[in-house]
Amino acid sequence: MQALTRQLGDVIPLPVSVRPDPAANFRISTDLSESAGGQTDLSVSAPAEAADIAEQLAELLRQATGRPVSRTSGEDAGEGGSSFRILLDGYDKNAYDKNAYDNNAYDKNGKPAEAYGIEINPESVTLRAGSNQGLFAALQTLRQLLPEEPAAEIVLPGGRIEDEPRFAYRGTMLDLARHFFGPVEIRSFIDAIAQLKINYLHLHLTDDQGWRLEIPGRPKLTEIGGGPGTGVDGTGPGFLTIQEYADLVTYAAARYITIVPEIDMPGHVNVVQVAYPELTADGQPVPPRTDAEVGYSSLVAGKEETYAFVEEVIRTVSELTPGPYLHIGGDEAFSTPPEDYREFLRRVLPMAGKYGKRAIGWHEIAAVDLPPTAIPQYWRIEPADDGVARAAAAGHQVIMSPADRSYLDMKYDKDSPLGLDWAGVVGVERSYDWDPADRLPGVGEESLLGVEAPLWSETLRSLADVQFMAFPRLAAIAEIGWTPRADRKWRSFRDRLGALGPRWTAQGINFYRSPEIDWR
Ligand code: TNX
Repeated sequence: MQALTRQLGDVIPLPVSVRPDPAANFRISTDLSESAGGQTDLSVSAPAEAADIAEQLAELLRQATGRPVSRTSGEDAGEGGSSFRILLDGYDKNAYDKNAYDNNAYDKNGKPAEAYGIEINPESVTLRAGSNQGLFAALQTLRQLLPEEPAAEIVLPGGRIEDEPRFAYRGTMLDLARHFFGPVEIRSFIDAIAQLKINYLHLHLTDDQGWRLEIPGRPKLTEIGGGPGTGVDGTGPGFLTIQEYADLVTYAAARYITIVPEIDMPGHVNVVQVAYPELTADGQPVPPRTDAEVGYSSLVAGKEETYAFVEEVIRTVSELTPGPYLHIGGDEAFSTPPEDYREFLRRVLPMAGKYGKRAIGWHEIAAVDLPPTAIPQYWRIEPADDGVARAAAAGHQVIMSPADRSYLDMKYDKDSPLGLDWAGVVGVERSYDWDPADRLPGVGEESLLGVEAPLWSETLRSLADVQFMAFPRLAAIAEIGWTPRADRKWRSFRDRLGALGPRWTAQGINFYRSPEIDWR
């Protein structure tokens, strides 16, 4: 019998506080035979409000141990000889329900909703948090302390972890427009990113080459924009029905991930103008395009039809999206004259607020006067940006996604079979060894809502391709978003990442075995 022991801090993202107590290891014998004797049954106790988390924990333990796991709940939760305990402490159901789709919530103790503690001693393992969000985060930590395959004996390392995120927003993005990925693929991606405590999934739903979300009042958007021959090189057709989108929002929310839908405008709209020629400047149809050029299409700022269209889309998407954010694009509007760009955003940005959302836009939107709640997302490679600095000085929160560090579609090195290289090649160390708080002058820690790693899909064709580009680099961005800056060290990350490889392999994730990492 071999005991598989993880070190208590062998987790990505690295927790804030790790205090190992090697004398306090918790042992699980997975031998069910009579002769093994004396092995206590595995049980999970939890208050009724944490029943979902308790079931997830029980399932995790069943898979890791092959043993049956019983559950107790209600009054006796947390008492007696239960081996795994879940405690909600400072839980406020009203605040939680209100914030179920908003990870910026704080619990009664003033802790971020995602804060949690884990205590492991010879008698029991306790997960404690002020909300289910925190318990879910604790569960992701515990998962990495368990072996990735069922083992004869499992030893959980004794001690305590206390943990909470650095930033409220830790995101990634899938580009469904350049190549469509369906509900099964998106769910698989959600399962993988949740384990890294990523809590926002931005869906780039529209672009020149495709429109991927059904809008009932404008059926041609998806009949044409989601039909055969759409996507880059015409190889990525498909779209999400209203029901599929709603189901994805629910699936993500069950993993404490909030969907951020993006409708890109006023540029990146060729397919809109194919479907609805009345939205072009002269009302004449335009041909569909499947090349990867950018910046040639634009909605028309001077036409009222434009705003009727945009409002209908924003209303529909807002109604379908319980999360607080709506991304309105705004990037690379090279064929929109600056005064038209300003006029367009002056009309469109308030529509997000009208339908109850905070607008996010690529940082080009910072060139205009923004509504107070609007959030620029920095995506370029330049070392400074006046517009974003001005927005930060005016109190706007900013999301950091510099392409030369966080773009998951950049090649790892010059030989990468997939990806682009306009922002350079981005190896794993490069994606880890930077900090969002000193990326742009005038945009410090207090201005940051968080960090996001976008994955554009011009060169991608399958879920395996998505996984190859996202992993391992998304683990680097996840740690940047969660772990205190002073605690992050490349060598430590590199070692912990090496240990994560077998887990990804066991889960069938096609990660890139970067030569920078000593994969176990
Ligand atoms: C720039 S990033 C774009 C996208 C491309 C991406 C490819 C941004 C806001 N716009 O249209 O897909 O580069 O890396």
